[in-house]
Amino acid sequence: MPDLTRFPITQRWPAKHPERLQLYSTPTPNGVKVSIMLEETGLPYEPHFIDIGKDETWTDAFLSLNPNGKIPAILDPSGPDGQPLGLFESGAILVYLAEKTGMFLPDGPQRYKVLQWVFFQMGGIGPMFGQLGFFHRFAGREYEDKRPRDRYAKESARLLGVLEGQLANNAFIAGPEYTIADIAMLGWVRNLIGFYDAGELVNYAELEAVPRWLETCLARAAVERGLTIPARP
Ligand SMILES: N[C@@H](CCC(=O)N[C@@H](CS)C(=O)NCC(=O)O)C(=O)O
Repeated sequence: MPDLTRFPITQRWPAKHPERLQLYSTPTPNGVKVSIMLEETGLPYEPHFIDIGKDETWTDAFLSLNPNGKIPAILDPSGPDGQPLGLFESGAILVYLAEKTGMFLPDGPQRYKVLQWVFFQMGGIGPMFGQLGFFHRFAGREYEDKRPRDRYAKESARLLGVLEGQLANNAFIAGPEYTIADIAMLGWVRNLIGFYDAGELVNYAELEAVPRWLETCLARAAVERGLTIPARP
């Protein structure tokens, strides 16, 4: 049985099943990447709900695993060398889980195409859609000056256009197969037009391929489950 007690995070969020991968998360667009991936792969895991509304990522226990104070983070009792491995940053976690299971990240040239789109999500879609969410849906909506909102709306619409072009000729983001690039992207697009209610600002109704792709992804049973994990206690 692996001993996880030397990881301070397990003192605040104890592992009932220390032999399983421990997930510390919240069902936000970054968080669900990992829960969806875990549901898709069938790896046994134990989810812990981290309440970002109560600043739980800024506690010493959480910061001991992720000094950047953000969900998601994982603690795998069986890392590549047989020792426990802690990881943060959703993109790195997706690559790690794909390599651990041999799923959703093909070998050969296609591997780099998938990684290219994962990085596109991490560096573009996530930060831009997130800022648009802030200025349109959250505290930033009260700001009188609408220029920041309009800047992020314009950039988000442009990024969606890039996705539309790619998906016009491909069933999934990186080609004919569903991969970690789709898992990385889908929660963000879903949130943009759902929770953030920014569909009109980014002219979502004018797109064809992106809505078709999103619907296909959301119809997957593992995606449906992953979108609600970890459940709020
Ligand atoms: N680049 C990071 C971003 C993670 C991130 O922004 N997480 C947000 C939720 S989606 C968070 O933990 N926010 C809590 C806070 O900043 O207090 C990743 O992809 O893992």
